[in-house]
Amino acid sequence: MNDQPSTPSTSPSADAAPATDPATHGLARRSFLKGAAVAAGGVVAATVAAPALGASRWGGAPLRGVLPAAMEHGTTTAQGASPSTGEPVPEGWTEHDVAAREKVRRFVGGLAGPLGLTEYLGEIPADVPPEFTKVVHGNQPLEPTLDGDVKVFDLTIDEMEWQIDARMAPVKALGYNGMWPGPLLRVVEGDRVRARFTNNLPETTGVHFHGVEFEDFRQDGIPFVTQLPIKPGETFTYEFVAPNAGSHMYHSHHNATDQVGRGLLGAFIVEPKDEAERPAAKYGATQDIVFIHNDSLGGFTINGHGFPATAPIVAKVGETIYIRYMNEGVMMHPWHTHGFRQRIVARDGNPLGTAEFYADTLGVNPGERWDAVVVCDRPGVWAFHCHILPHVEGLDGMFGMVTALVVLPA
Ligand SMILES: [Cu+2]
Repeated sequence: MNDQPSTPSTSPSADAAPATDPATHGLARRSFLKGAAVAAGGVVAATVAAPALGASRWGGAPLRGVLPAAMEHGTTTAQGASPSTGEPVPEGWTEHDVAAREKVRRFVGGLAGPLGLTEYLGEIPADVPPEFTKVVHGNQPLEPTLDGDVKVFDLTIDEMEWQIDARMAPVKALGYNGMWPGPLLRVVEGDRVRARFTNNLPETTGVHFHGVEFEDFRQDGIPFVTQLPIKPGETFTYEFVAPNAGSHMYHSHHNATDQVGRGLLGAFIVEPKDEAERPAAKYGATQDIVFIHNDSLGGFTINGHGFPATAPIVAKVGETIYIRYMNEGVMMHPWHTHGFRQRIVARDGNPLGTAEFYADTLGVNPGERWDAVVVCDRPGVWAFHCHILPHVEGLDGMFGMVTALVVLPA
């Protein structure tokens, strides 16, 4: 039914936990950055066996009937072992509390000590890796090759097994270059782009660059409107000059409820030609974070994973981060930052200029992209999640569209 008891992990160890420093709430920067770098680099092997949990349990589906009676009815169980962990249920807690704690324990792993969370989570050995280091991460930058001044991107379209969470059975997903989200494609306004997609699926597809104001509508990627569908085994080439800067996307536009829902999506970022207009120069951003969410296969996901396997955003006090929200799902998700306001600076790639505004909860509709700037001026482990509650928290704790903004002492 629920999470299995913690088992010793076979994944690489995190740093040994430094001593907690009360002055900084125990936030030790080095080891957490190391862990986060693993996610950013995406070179994480999914080595942990994934048994038991059925995919249908994931993603806010009704939990009644699949949980033990103690959880369904909120029974206070002062005695006996928790089905979640095999550990005793502390007095005054129910199985819900044990399960909810276990989710957070998995999220932070051996970083509980350095982050100053052992008071709430108990001691966790320093070599227990956080859950996000146990899964493969998509969104890896793909460097183009050059053909004269043309930036050439070669991508494949593949069936793949994808682990939303290391403990869940892999889902039968689709991916560009075998990842979800597909590779991050980044060009500059005015670049000539050639994107070649080889279809390795047993079905046809088409690739739409979403948000791009094409000169030639035949580059728009819509089977039977702008092209014939790309057959199995075929390679199709899109070629265009990137006309408008902004946070754009690419995704299937054929059998799309299924194909995009299963992972055929990625970020296409067109940087402004004027460097002064880019996030680093314009806002002093030291991190540029792509935050694509989806809500079909695999449940409610951020960059292809659900809590506790979502990668945290890690910054240092004084850092300014730039977040590009992209909704590839079928419903709106309101993204809520605890502790920090977001300065909303662009919508669908269009700078808001004098219409910039502040919010701590930002609704992002399907197809929309919103760019936000967050000034991380205080340390802490800050929750960061969609605020539709059935997308984030259930009878067995937090799941789905939840991560954390971890701000480390400078
Ligand atoms: Cu949501």
